[in-house]
Amino acid sequence: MADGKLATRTVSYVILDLDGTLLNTDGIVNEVLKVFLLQYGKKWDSKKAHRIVGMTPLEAVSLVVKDYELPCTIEEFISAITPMFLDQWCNIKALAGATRLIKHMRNHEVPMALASNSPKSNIKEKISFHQGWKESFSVIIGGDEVAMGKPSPEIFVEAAKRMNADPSNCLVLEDSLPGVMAGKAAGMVVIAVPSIPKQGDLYSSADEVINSLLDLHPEKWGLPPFDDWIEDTLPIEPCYIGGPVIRGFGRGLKILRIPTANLSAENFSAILSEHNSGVYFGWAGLSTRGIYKMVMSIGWNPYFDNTEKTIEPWLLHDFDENFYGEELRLAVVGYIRPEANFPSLESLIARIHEDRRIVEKALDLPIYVGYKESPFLRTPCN
Ligand code: RBF
Ligand code: MG
Repeated sequence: MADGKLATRTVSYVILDLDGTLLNTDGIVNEVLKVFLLQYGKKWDSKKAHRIVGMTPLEAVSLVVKDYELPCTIEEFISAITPMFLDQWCNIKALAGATRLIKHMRNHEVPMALASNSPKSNIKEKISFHQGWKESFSVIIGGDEVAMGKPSPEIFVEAAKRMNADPSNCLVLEDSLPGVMAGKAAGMVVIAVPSIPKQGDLYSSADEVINSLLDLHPEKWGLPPFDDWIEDTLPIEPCYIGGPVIRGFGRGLKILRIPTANLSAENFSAILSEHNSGVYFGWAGLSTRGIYKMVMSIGWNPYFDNTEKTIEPWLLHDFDENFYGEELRLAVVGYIRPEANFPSLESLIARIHEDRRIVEKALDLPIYVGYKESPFLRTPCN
């Protein structure tokens, strides 16, 4: 990974991919294909979904027809799922940091283009549900406006042309491998925000690989820096989740002496797919005990290389017993950093304690303290 590499180039234009970069389209794609395949008695395997990430719709459909040996033509497939997708566009959520990024660039008058392999009419429809997006792009270009989609550089070259920009002066943000290849072939600076977990190495041709749009530092590439970080924390749109505390890997207390009150990832798959992995914080409510400061990690714990994405909140209070099964409520209000790997257990532990110090202090700031009173934290379970 080229992470941390010093910027050798500066840019003045930004070109954004849509699906998987700004929008959490994968959830909807999974849902539609699951329903569609059931009609043929087949079961959609969401673990194989990454195979179609970044493809044009035609390529994706061809692959699914072949993979699942469907007794229909590609045309029949497309005409059957098109209306299903149209019904779902309104349900696609913005990915964490997408609206923040768009607003920031717009406020600083950095020209932005949207370049997506999907047809322009779909792009327009999808972004219409997100306030302030459409007006922020000086160019919107769809896969139907070029001869070849990504990984061909054509769509990015054309986007630059329409902005009157030199390709070398453009920064591309992309979640998919075909997209990264297209951007590099176009001669642009490319930052990858992989939507496929734990595959950072695949993206080695990118100039930088980041985990989430929240980790973007535009000043590295000569663009205006974000100014919304407060005392090492980034306020996010609050997110409320809750459920019974489950047993985790059993490492928290024994190995780290950091007992986390884990939540079942299964119940929160929607939340998990909107929130990239990382260290977040907020307030935690335990129905029978009280409200506590909380810092948590979402992700695969790179140090332990887990295969499952987990939610592991650490309640910043000394409890004298554990409370598996109790109803835990969280108001997640801020972000600190991406999950990282560490050279030793000691350095992982030290970093988590540093997170704790940051959070203990930050949660008393006016911007965060009010959420302690969120009624959600005190709602009894049903
Ligand atoms: N695990 C990692 O591998 N890398 C991290 O950067 C990381 N950060 C964490 C930050 C906080 C605040 C907490 C509570 C946990 C973090 N963990 C991280 C997860 C930790 O490894 C996990 O809780 C234990 O493995 C117990 O399952
Ligand atoms: Mg994409």
